[in-house]
Amino acid sequence: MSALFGRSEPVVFAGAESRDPFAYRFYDPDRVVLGKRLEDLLRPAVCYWHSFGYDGLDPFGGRTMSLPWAGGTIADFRRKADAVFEFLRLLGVPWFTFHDRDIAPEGASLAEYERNVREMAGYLGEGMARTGKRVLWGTANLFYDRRFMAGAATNPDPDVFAYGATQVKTAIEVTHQLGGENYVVWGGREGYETLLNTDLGRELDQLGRFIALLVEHKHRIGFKGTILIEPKPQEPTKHQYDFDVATVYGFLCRYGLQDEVKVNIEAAHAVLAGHSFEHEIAMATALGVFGSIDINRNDDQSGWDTDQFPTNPAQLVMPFYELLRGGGFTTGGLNFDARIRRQSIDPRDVLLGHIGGLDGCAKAAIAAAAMIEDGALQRFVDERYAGWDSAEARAMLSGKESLEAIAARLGRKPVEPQPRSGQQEYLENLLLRYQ
Ligand code: XLS
Ligand code: CA
Ligand code: CA
Repeated sequence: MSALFGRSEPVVFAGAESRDPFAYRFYDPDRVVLGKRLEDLLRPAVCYWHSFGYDGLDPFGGRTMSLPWAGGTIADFRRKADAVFEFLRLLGVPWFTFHDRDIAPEGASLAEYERNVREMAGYLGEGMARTGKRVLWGTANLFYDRRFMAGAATNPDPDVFAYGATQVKTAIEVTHQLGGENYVVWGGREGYETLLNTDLGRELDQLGRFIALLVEHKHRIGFKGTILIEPKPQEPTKHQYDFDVATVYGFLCRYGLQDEVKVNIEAAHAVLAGHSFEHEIAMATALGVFGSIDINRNDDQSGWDTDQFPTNPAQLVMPFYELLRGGGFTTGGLNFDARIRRQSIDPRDVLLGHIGGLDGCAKAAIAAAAMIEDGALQRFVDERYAGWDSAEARAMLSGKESLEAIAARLGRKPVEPQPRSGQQEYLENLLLRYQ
């Protein structure tokens, strides 16, 4: 079994000076950061699809790796589940995430699919009881099969809507059965390629009802976890409806779901939407819908969602600052939605990817915690807005003063606002202190 990933010894923390590539240099799960064990602060998770499903396929060529559990039978999926638990043991990570299709064979019919998923959920449950590993979130894959090529919830064919709804019902039920902390919806095909064949308003209404059905079902079965929408602007669909955090929030408000659903923010998707990752986290926090994170990075030049491991702490310090400043995770966590490269065919490469990713995040989180504890950045921001602390200023926002009343104020007491420096250079230099 241990040969699956080329070693049998678990990865342990060895300190920043360590030269052992199979040791953590920054991720010490027991280190206390902002009053919590680092493991509890980061809540790291391994994803089923990239870590145990990627075999090197790209648009120009086939497999470069042969996965020992490849094949479509229940026995193969059991071997794959065993590999997941072995990997989590080696890495010392408590959480995992999955799609319905990742854990079980699809089968020849919807009924067979459902039987397979429930059978494999039982098998995973036994493994979890034996190992203490846990589900951060589950989801349904509504994008791979050709039946979903024009979307699931937003499909012009109501039978496809019903098919997707059945999968989502099964997936949330097994997520609940396995004690999952969240349920994710990513609408990779919920969007359109051309307006020439699309009724956009109708599709949005379909999506709104689809999410509402999921929320209703969550309450019906007593699932206490959080439902999360994962924004992404495009890829695979040209225009995806869940473009970014702000768009998702507007959608939730339109369909009355803003108190029921939060967001799962992926680093790579934030960049595809033309934002920074920290912007998306700060926006979600400000709107009260921050839920969880899919951590990875894009290649700086390619402009694709390349899902690489996040090994650059300098890029991660601001996202972690925004995450921790916003209060950190409740039900969410840090899901490594990242995969090894096509030429990484040594079975240890997937282990090394996660070690570097977790170390990069730990280093950034420790730096972000120092920024918070030091307080210099927050003091600057507080000071910048201090004018709003006066009762007179606050009255303008109270909803009781009209535009006329505000204009009359300045008439009574002539004011000439004095612009002040935003001091971005000073602040950027300050940031260097912590990195
Ligand atoms: C694809 C998404 C997907 C979701 C789960 O780009 O990241 O993997 O996280 O369906
Ligand atoms: Ca993702
Ligand atoms: Ca992605």
